[in-house]
Amino acid sequence: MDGAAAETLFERIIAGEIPADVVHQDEATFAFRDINPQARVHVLVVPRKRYRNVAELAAADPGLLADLLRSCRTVAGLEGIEETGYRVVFNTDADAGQTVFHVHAHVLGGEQLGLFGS
Ligand code: IU
Repeated sequence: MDGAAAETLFERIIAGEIPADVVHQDEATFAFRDINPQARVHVLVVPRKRYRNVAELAAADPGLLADLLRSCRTVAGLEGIEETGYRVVFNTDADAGQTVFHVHAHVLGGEQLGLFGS
């Protein structure tokens, strides 16, 4: 965990200090709707424990990364998009446009998604 970095907004959401539309939570992970949805379904899935990005999470705690991906699937099931398909995105640092430095998976679906890239 990047203990030296300042708390991010997501810790405050997980703690219930900032309201969010919570879709799913379990011991290790927390999922809530993105405030600025880029698809009909757009849910952010985060580990309760903070790592800066998915690379740091994978290196430090691969089991927790697996928990996170399982939660993405759970969210897809809850949102009714497991059969139609969905995309899981981890923006990682500057060029990808990562703005919140608490690793989060974007789960996107509910419609035909466009190609991604620049
Ligand atoms: P990114 O991968 O770091 O770019 O994604 C951060 C996301 O967090 C982005 O899609 C925002 O819309 C979203 N978000 C949010 O859901 N609630 C907030 O209060 C804030 C950002 I600030």
